[in-house]
Amino acid sequence: MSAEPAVHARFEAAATIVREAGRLAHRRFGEIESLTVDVKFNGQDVATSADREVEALIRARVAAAFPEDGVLGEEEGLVAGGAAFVWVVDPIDGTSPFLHGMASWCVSIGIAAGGRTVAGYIYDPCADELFAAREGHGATLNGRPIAVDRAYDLTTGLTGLGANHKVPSAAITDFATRLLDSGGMFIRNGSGALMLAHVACGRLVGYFEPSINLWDCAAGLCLVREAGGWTTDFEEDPAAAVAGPLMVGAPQIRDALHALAAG
Ligand code: LIP
Repeated sequence: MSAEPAVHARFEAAATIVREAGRLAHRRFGEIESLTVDVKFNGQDVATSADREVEALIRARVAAAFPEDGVLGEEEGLVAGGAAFVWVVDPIDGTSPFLHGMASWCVSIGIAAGGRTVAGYIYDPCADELFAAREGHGATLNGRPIAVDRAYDLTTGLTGLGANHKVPSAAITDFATRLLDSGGMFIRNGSGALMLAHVACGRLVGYFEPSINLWDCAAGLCLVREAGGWTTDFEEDPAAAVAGPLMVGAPQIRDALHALAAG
């Protein structure tokens, strides 16, 4: 029996859940001074009480609507379900910009089945931009179809770069140096999910991160694929949930981006 109706039901429900989560996160964005902050990997990798509150809301809404589904969230990890579907959640992607009062953050919700993200939403409440994708049905921004850029190359377009302290700094600086030396330019906004959404709608020509988590990129992978872009292989099984390198982009820059990353 086709899984289409089950995917469709979850895709429809997730649209409401991601917006409600985004409204809550945006309220907390206005109350930063009241948040509690816990250090994770280091001082650049933290979780706020808003991250945990938003994830709890999403988990509650998923449990109410699809009690048999699993959820993998950045803050509470994997709660496996009995069904074929696992929701992959980053309640606030871009926690560092969020905590420092900058608008480059979002709520990211992916829906995985059979080890692949088959639908996803990335909601940017500050810009009120809702990116959505469902496998085989394309990608949209606020309901209008989107596609990766087809005109720019690495020397004329902007390339997103993910950076954190989970890899040696040379993994980031060497790539940035090669990109600059080739005539290109990078941007890092602190939210991998949001930069993947910007690739899907053609604002960025590509994205590279030496080590990104599944909850950061699950929804964005579905968005980029459905918007006509390519992605490097990434373990999307929520049960594995490993961090790893990721490249995505528009077709015309695939070889050049691989060459830059290879060094
Ligand atoms: C962030 C990612 C970003 C990565 C940061 C951080 P968070 O997610 O979106 O790509 O470079 O280190 O992990 O922690 O803000 O949800």
